[in-house]
Amino acid sequence: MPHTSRARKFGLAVAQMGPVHLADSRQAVVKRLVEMLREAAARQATFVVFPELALTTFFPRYWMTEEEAVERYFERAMPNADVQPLFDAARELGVGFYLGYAELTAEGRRFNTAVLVDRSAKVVGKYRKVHLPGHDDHKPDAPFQHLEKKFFEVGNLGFPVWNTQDINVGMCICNDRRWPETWRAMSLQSAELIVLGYNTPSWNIHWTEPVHLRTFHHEIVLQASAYQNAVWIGAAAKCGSEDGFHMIGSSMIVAPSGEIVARASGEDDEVITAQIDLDLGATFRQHVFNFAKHRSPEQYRLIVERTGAGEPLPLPPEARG
Ligand code: CDT
Repeated sequence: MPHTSRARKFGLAVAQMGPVHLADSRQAVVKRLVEMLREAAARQATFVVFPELALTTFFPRYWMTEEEAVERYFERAMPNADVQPLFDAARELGVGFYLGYAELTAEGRRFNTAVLVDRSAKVVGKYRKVHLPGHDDHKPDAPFQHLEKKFFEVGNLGFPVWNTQDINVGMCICNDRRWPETWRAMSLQSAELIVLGYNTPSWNIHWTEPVHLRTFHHEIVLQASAYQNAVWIGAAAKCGSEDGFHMIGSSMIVAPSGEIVARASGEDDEVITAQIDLDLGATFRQHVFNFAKHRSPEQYRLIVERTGAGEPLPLPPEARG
């Protein structure tokens, strides 16, 4: 792309996953992840983005007790014996990665989590999902459940940014991408690349939302957020029909210009790659999105002072007609 004269290139891969069925073992899933990591490395990528809750089916769609969910779907350590082959391959190939999984802490707390792993296979960062969608009650009339509010606590680590592999990387997870605060919190820490995994059901159980809007909203938030925050985005779906429950694909890499530079074409395991130019983000941050020069946080105080929408504030005298 002819946006910049300099180029600081970074080999980014997004590894989309097709369905993980209830009957699929962790070992079988990890084998698929390792295959995609190898393909990414062969295509000169040095970092791979895997999906949210990548190791299992998207289990919040099923009603069960917390104890049953923990027993079957949560990881007590990362890495652990099942996932170790992925870490071994990463070290062998010198490829870092983002991996989403259900985290059970030593204290018994449950989070929807992603780890950031460097080229030596060391876990260098952890993010816990903040914007949990869905509900915590049983909805017997719904075609499936979305029980993230039952199975997970709201993430308590904020939106950190890590310097790893010589770039500033931030993480978020699925529904976080719909919220502008997610991106701004990281772009204010000079994030250059923000990565995420997602499981987005094609049907909305709360109202009859046209199915095409699911992909449209996914695209629009990634493209607008990349542009408004001058960041690269790598977004990896788990998609297709998991035991009859369909989720959208459209994994993609989006440039700070808002342009989609790579996009998955199917709904199965698929690696997409791009040699991303990190200086493209720097160009946007020096000009239209020079935050230090153009932002006025004192005018946006409501953003951190209010959670839900409330009454309009009293008008300043000069703002009255
Ligand atoms: N996994 C996840 O966060 N999915 C949500 C579904 C929203 S509808 C309850 C998403 O934002 O894609």
